[in-house]
Amino acid sequence: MTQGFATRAIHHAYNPQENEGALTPPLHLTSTFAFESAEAGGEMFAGERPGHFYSRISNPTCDLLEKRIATLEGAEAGLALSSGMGAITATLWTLLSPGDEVIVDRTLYGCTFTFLQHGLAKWGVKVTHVDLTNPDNLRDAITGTTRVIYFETPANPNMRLVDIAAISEIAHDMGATVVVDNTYATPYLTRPIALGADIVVHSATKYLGGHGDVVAGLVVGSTEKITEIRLIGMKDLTGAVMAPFNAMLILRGLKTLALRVDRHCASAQIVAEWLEKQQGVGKVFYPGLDSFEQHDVAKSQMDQPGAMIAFELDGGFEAGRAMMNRLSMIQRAVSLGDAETLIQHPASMTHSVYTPEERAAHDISDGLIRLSVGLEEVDDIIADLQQALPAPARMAAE
Ligand code: 4LM
Repeated sequence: MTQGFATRAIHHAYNPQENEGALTPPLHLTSTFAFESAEAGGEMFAGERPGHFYSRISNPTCDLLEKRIATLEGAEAGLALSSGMGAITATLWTLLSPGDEVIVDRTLYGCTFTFLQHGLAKWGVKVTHVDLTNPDNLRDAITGTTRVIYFETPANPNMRLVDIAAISEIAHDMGATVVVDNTYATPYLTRPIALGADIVVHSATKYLGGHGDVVAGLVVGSTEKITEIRLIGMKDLTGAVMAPFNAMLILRGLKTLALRVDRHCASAQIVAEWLEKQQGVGKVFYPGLDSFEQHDVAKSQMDQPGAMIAFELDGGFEAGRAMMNRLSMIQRAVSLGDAETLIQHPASMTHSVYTPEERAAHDISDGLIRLSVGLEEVDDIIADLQQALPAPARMAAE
């Protein structure tokens, strides 16, 4: 019988008895590995003998993390990289060549957008933005030169969802590879590989690490694809390798992922429902709300609605900025998925690399505020929001 998610997050691929009884996996703080003979070294370099030989290619602590994320995502293999952007760039550099087309959803994390728009496009890759919330749009846009379909679901920052199964079916009919950024949902809530995706990328900086103390990235997929990304995208093109100490922090974070995400989601549902009822709050975007346009997609591919909320105040960004400045416990910070509740303004922060025209064209409104609901008592989160939200009298003055 396959063990459950939380059990695999704690035990998978590690036996203390093979490691001097150490309950916690050892940290292999080494850059290089000694060969038992010159011949053995040559064979490892030729790919004819297994084993580690240099930590820009593989390291035992990173290897354990790679096995853990692979089992949690239901993939054959995993790869640990220095950051989410390291994971994304190493993957896309490996999969794409000049003349190829990549189709991406309209809404992407700011640096992913600039990597594509100002990076890959400069090197002769055609980058086409399509509204993938309607799979028919992909059917119309996809061509024989489309190699990759790339999207986030839920998308950062406006919470749009993409139907992974429907998109994968259309992409595969045309021989394209589907890459999903699963940072917001985590494998605890959504497993894109089981829904048909080929590759999953993560900013492990977020929920997987979970404690705001490390920047890290992960990729999972077939052994063949992950080997290519390791040996081309990571080893040669980016060098974006994860430090073994950071792998240890992510391994520690994974042990409590299920517990933390349960609590994050329970609190986010309460906060979203509360926010929606407040005077002065316009739209609230949260997949667990009945008012959420894509409630059905959320139900079909997310075990729970996650803990990211986007909302707009009636007074637009000025009202939002004033509200953010009145908060006392909730921290004004980018990033997400930490124990602390974090709030930020995408148009001036995480998505400020889009031009105002690009933001307008890509459904990122300037008034949008993003909340990452943390692990504090939910009553304290609501109390801080309540004292900071524009009171009717304050609304008239602002
Ligand atoms: C943020 N996000 O939104 P690294 N994919 C998604 C992300 O949200 C991020 C990355 C990749 C934020 C960072 C400041 C969906 C990052 C990139 O930051 O390179 O680990 O991940 O607040």
